Amino acid sequence: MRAVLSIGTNQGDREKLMQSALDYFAADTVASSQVYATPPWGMEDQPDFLNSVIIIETDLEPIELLRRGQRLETRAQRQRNQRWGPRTLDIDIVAVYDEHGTELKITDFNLSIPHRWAQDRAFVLVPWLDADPKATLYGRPLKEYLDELEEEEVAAVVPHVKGSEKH
Ligand code: PH2
Ligand code: MG
Ligand code: MG
Repeated sequence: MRAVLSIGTNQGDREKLMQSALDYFAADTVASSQVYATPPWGMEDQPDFLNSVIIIETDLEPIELLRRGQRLETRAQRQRNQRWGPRTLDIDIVAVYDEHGTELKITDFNLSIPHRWAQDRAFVLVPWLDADPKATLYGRPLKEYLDELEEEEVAAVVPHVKGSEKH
């Protein structure tokens, strides 16, 4: 199975947390985006995020992949208290494809794929397109979803300059 993962962080040592997640999946990663600095989406009164998208090849079932991600989030001392609120680490499964490249749909009690908001989020679409310029979602090229978003929202997703963290 091929899986598209969105990684986000806006608390703590964001660069280090981002790198730890990228390292964790490195052996399975077939493509990855740059790391982007992105304004908070959904709940605006919180620090900016670092976001990236990676594409992995894995034999894990989606639910097991979800658990692995959650284990990393727990290790990053993530607190779950606010929808769309600040977090040290967030690993979301955006989409999954079978060995024929067919997009899979999963609607489970605690896992919904494709990710409910993927097509509305520049912080997912921009890195995803970077990692895989040919990517599609619900059979449509990502570019079409990006064209439907506010230009400013898309333009605000910019490559992160490493080492620019202010501490
Ligand atoms: N994640 C959220 C809510 N808002 N905004 C940005 N820019 N990046 C995120 O990863 C993010 C968000 C919920 O998971
Ligand atoms: Mg999320
Ligand atoms: Mg999440």
